[in-house]
Amino acid sequence: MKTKLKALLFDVDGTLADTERDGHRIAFNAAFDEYGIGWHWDADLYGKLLAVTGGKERMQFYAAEFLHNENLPDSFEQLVPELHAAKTRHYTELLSTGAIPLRPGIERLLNEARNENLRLAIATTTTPDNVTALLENTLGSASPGWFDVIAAGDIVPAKKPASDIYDYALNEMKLAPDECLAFEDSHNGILASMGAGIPTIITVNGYTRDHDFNEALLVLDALGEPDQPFTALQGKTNNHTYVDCALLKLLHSQ
Ligand code: XBP
Ligand code: MG
Repeated sequence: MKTKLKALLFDVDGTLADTERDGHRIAFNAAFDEYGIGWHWDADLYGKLLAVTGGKERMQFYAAEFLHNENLPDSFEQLVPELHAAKTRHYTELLSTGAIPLRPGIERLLNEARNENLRLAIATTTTPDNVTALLENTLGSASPGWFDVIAAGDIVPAKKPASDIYDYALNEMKLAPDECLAFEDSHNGILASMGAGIPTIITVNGYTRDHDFNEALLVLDALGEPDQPFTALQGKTNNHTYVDCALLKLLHSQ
């Protein structure tokens, strides 16, 4: 017999909100300006840099793959954590202005899941402060407490596509992967969630629309709302037009 659906695990960047192009990227550039290092990541270049998750790792990837580690700022390796701390400060300041809204259907689904006693968790590569800032500025100051575990950033040594962050969240919640569903937006994300054995629903965004989501339970353009139906790109939607707990339970039981 199939196990009961007990928990929903959410990625943050690209899934809860479109944070990358107009959030993280802007904050990286502000940090680069603050330190006068002459780097600027435009929206296209940033899409390529998303191949690597984690802000510190992304800066190192850029230096190695795009600059061939030439003409780097002095003491670059030591500077990376400092630049990253500045970037986090710029990012959380930006979020505090309400610059980045949640994606359609996120708030509705979180509320519905809480009413139905489904447990919630976060599994992300981003810095914990960034998660709290997004949740508090969009859902109110109590909202981080809605999640049993906020698994984020350097809490595990290997970031996505490694499954470590999902393994960590499952372990903290004492749940088996087949008691959960994960929500992701990227190829690295689904490698991590499916690597932990969790069936995964994808909502794509501008940066991830063409990624390989072969293994996904469902691929959508968004979770949708009653008056704003999703478009299904892959998988069976059973005549539903937006993602609610009834659809999730049905998908989980199949
Ligand atoms: C998110 C990321 C993060 C952010 C930057 O990946 O790649 O690295 O871009 O966050 P995912 P930090 O959505 O797959 O978890 O700078 O705080 O590391
Ligand atoms: Mg993501």
